[in-house]
Amino acid sequence: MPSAFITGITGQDGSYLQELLTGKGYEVHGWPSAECDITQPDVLRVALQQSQPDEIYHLAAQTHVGDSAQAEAVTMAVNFQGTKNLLETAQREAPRARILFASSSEIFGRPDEVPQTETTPINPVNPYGESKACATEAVRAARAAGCYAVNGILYNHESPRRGPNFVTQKICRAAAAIARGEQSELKLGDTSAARDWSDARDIIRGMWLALQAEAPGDYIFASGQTHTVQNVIEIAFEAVKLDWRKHVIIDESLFRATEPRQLIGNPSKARAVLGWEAQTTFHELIVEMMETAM
Ligand code: GDR
Repeated sequence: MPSAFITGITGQDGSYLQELLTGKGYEVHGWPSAECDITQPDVLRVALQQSQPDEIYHLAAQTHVGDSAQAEAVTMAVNFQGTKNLLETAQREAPRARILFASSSEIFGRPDEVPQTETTPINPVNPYGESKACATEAVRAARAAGCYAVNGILYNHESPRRGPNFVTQKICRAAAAIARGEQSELKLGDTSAARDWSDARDIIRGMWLALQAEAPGDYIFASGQTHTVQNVIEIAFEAVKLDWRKHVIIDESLFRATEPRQLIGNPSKARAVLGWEAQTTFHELIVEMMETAM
């Protein structure tokens, strides 16, 4: 029976990944998102010694881009030092384990190339992007040193399990609450912001496929299309037959100091090498999130 170790197992991605791997017959070990302190080498050493995983999925992180401006030191400690700690400990305690790191489109920030590929230069524009950029380079260095280490360069991915602070879930939960008469307004930041959104379940299937390839490499997992926050609002309010104009309020305090630009991923390599294909469209995803929110 293959075994896997997942950091951040109780998060959106970790929970779906646990289900996927269990269904494939894996023995799954994991650290809950709130409890795992990836910056503590001793705790990690014991966890890896006990689980002796064939595959490690490193998902635990400070994942809020907006919050990273106020929490720069914590973001860097968890996302970068934590990843280095995991790489070093895994190389010692579980040297045959294949490692997937959940990297992010935010490493590209304001990229020279649109859409981005695995070789697009890194150019982050906020502390979150910087922390993921440093960690991505650490994963590449571990691979150059002989470790089976992979960056899954993940663009935005959502699901009914998405945390309430991310914009898709914030909109869906608010539209549902307004439809039930529990609230009347929804405050948002920049609704013209565009992202390349996918279904989280498609993305985690990609993570698994990435560790089954013969040789390690980096992979972009993205839809290759962008939509705006405004598009999310329209689909969500349409699902409950409400006029969004009567409820959505723009709150300038929710704007971010630096927004990345034109983050669109080219998933051609994942398609060609791994046979990865997304199964859910953006519209289907938001409608499903609305159904769950209702
Ligand atoms: P993001 O996701 O920062 O792209 O990071 P988020 O859903 O937080 O923001 C998407 C866009 O929506 C705009 N926006 C708002 N965002 C939030 N959270 N709340 C608001 O009220 C609001 N109004 C407008 C934002 O400015 C932004 O442009 C996600 C995370 O999952 C990261 O961990 C991951 O690495 C990247 O996706 C890829």
